[in-house]
Amino acid sequence: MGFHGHGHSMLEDGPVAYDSELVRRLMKYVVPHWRYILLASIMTLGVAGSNLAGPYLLKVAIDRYIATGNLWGLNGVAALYILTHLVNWVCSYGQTYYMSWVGQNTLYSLRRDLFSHLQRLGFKFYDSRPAGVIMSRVTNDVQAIQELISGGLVHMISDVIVLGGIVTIMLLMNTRLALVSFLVLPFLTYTAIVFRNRVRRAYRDVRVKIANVNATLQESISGVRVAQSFVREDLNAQRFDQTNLENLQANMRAASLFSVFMPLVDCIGAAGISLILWYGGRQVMAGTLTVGVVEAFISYLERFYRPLQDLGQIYNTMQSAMAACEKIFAIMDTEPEITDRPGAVDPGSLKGHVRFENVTFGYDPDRPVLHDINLEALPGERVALVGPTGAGKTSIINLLARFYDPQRGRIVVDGHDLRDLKVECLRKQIGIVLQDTFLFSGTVKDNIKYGKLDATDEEVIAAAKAVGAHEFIEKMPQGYDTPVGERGAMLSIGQRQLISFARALLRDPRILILDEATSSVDAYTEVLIQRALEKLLEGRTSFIIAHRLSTVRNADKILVIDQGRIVERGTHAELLARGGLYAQLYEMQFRYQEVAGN
Ligand code: DCP
Ligand code: MG
Repeated sequence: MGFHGHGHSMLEDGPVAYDSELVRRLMKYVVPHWRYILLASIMTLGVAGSNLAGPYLLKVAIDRYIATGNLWGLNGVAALYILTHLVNWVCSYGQTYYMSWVGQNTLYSLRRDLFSHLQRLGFKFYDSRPAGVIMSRVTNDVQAIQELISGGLVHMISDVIVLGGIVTIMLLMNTRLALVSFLVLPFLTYTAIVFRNRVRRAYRDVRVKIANVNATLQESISGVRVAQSFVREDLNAQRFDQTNLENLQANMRAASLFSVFMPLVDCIGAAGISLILWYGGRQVMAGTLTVGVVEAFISYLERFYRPLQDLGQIYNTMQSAMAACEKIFAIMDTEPEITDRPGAVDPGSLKGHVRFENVTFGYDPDRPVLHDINLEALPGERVALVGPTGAGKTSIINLLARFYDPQRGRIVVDGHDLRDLKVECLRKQIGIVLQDTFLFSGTVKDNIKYGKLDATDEEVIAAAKAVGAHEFIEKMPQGYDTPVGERGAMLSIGQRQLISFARALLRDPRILILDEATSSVDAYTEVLIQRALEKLLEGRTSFIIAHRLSTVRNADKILVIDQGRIVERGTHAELLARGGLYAQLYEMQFRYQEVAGN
């Protein structure tokens, strides 16, 4: 292990422990609590002072009163001794309480800001980052900063005061003995530094391993249905076992480091005390030193090690807090790509006249997935988008809902370029039912009301009735108040879809976007959904990515997309007559539906 550690120490260039720019930004969160910081600082002085007073009182008791047989004096010092510890108790409490208050409140407001910022960031941000990593910013990284504020900073101040105080008092009491006692300091410091570096690496390793355990766990839990259906349980268990084992090993390495170094530090401490005993004792015998001073020195030296070790820790704490700060502020600095430009307008309600003008777009600007798209939907028209997988259908509606902005060309709604409309105004009038229906944990009612919180129960029920969801909701154990489970796991796919229709209908949007699910449902539900859909689309401009023949056939316009271009457009009959890609798709995809009676 020794060699291993050494080999890396040259290369290791960990994050900085102090970055003035980051600290300045962090201060914005800390400074508002300055009153509590002030209180904690006063308490800190009390803690440090009472810590320093103890050994000195011992010296006074031994030299001044015990040596002279002054009982009254001894009583007084004994009382004072316990008093200093009471003061220490109260002040420690105050110090910890006030700094925890500051730390926790900083954590609270950092998390609040981070969360609301994350909510505003666009799809582009989330496209490139795993959810686990983002979650870790809001939980672990914020925690690291809180730890620095609650524990680290104040302790550092009191450690420095205590250390400085001890050194000064020792030097003042007896310079020579003090210098002799300090002989062990270089060894102690060296050990502390080596220890600190090793432990830091060991714990970094532990953190990486536990993150792996979490990631594996998370993936396995979300994918448990797939895993079981592919009988992957054993294989997954093996993989989990591996990461779990690595975590165990990393923890054992860290633990064994601790178990080696802690006693070593104690040993060096004992060497220091034996030096005082030996050198001081000789002076006592020679009559040049009092017993009380030797006792005080031993007592001071015993109080020396803990602050020293704590100070070794503070470096780590600061380092991880700085790293955390950097990551958190990097997120906060990420501007939402989709924002209101200055002078953006809110024309109130839209009619729903949509036009794409020469729109070119790529998730990566260098690789367009849509080329020169032109299309128009008049208010109330139903536009169906069909085409092979990966053609760019979802991308078109992503642009219409302004989840992304196109690189070239523009999208116009009622004569307004989308980028000139207030985002909120646009999104309020667009209803989206996505390919994979997302329900939130909560009740059926919560989910229907998701986009219109002030809807009354009557409105909710009316919407559910309109899409034909009322019947099955009524039959559920608690009706509209039945919890749907995480992501709606307690519902069938068809039910989830109907609820999402009700959700969209309640919102009453002018423009409706529907990324139809491919999943097949039973014939009865199919009819139910079909009817719901007709109801939903009534009187709205709609864009439908359709997999159901009936939806496509009833469309006013069908756009056939292939490789990011509109290759055909027209009505069902026109396109069939043309005998192009649509006719092919129809043969492959829709024909059997027709036979099946749809
Ligand atoms: N794409 C991408 N980054 C994303 C999403 C998609 O690079 N965040 C790519 C993958 C495809 C292309 O864009 O090559 C078009 O993807 P669409 O999702 O628009 O494709 P469709 O919706 O037409 O396909 P499907 O019918 O499978 O839903
Ligand atoms: Mg799609």
